[in-house]
Amino acid sequence: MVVQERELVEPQALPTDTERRQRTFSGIQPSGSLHLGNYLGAIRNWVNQQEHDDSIFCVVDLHALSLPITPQALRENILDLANVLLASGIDPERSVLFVQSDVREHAELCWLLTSVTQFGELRRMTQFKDKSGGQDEAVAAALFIYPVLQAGDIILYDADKVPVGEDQKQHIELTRDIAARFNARYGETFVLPRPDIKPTGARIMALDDPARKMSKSAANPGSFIALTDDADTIRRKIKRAVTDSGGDVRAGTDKPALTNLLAIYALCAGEPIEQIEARYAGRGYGAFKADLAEVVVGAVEPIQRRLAELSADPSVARGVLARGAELARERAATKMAVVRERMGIGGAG
Ligand code: AQP
Repeated sequence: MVVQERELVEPQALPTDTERRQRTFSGIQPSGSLHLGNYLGAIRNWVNQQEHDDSIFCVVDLHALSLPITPQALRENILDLANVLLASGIDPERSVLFVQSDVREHAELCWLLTSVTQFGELRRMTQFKDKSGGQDEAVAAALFIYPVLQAGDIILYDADKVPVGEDQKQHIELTRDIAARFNARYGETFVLPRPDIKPTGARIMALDDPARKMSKSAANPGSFIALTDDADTIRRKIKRAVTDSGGDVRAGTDKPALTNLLAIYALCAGEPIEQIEARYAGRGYGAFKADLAEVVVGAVEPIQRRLAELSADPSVARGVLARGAELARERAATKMAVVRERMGIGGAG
């Protein structure tokens, strides 16, 4: 899938340390069970990124408050998500992994940045339109402010790159606009980050409707593969996945369902799409889907095995999150001291 790049304003010269490694920041909401789209579009890239970048990954629990959720569910989801990230390969020796609300500077910076964000900019965010479902009188104001909190999460750590799925591209562009406006008003303070969106997997579509993205809040659980689905459930969901007319296994604009299934196969098997198309030429959807199910089962099985071990001992994740929060707090506090001084707030000097 080709991602159309909007013309981005290049970062102005910030007094950067040219020796410093590229810094990656990304966040994920503890708002329910993770699906294959989250894994293929985001988490998998985080795991690869940590090999070479200075990487910071965040369980964004404050974001999860933008839609109704009970305290108990949120508490459980935070730990579950941390375990999934560790099971997927996030290595606390190489990455900082922490929970957003453990670093108070995120909430503070969000408020400060609302003063350099335009109401109209937020109103144009398509995710707000999607998630408010046209009920903008009734939804929490947090859903509207969400992109500002996200912008703060990223620029607080001077991130250069934000690995995300395509649905987040508009938010990262807004982040750049907010950071640029702050820099213009108060002097060079923030790095302007760029979205890191991979050409394949950036938008995994729903199994029951290739026009919609795979989503954990979908009404039909058959539309997504949860990372915790057992092998038989995965097989059943893939068997029932919608296909396109005609029986040939190939990607193309006239084949949205097959394009999606082939992307899933390619990413899970680590094989180019053309090679998979060639192998299934003339064999029909049945054979392809049966093998796709086994490829997906094979990809999630090691994650599920590690997840079972981690879930049996919550002290492992808690320890990682405590250490991560300590490291993130240090960086955030240093940055916020500069921000406060530039904005002229505070009385104690
Ligand atoms: N279908 C998808 N394909 C590729 N990437 C995806 N992401 C989400 N859906 C897909 C990426 O996963 C990361 C974490 O997302 P999030 O926690 O912010 O959740 P979300 O974007 O709100 O999407 P979900 O998981 O489907 O939740 P709901 O149902 O609430 O919309 C992000 O990098 C996102 O791009």
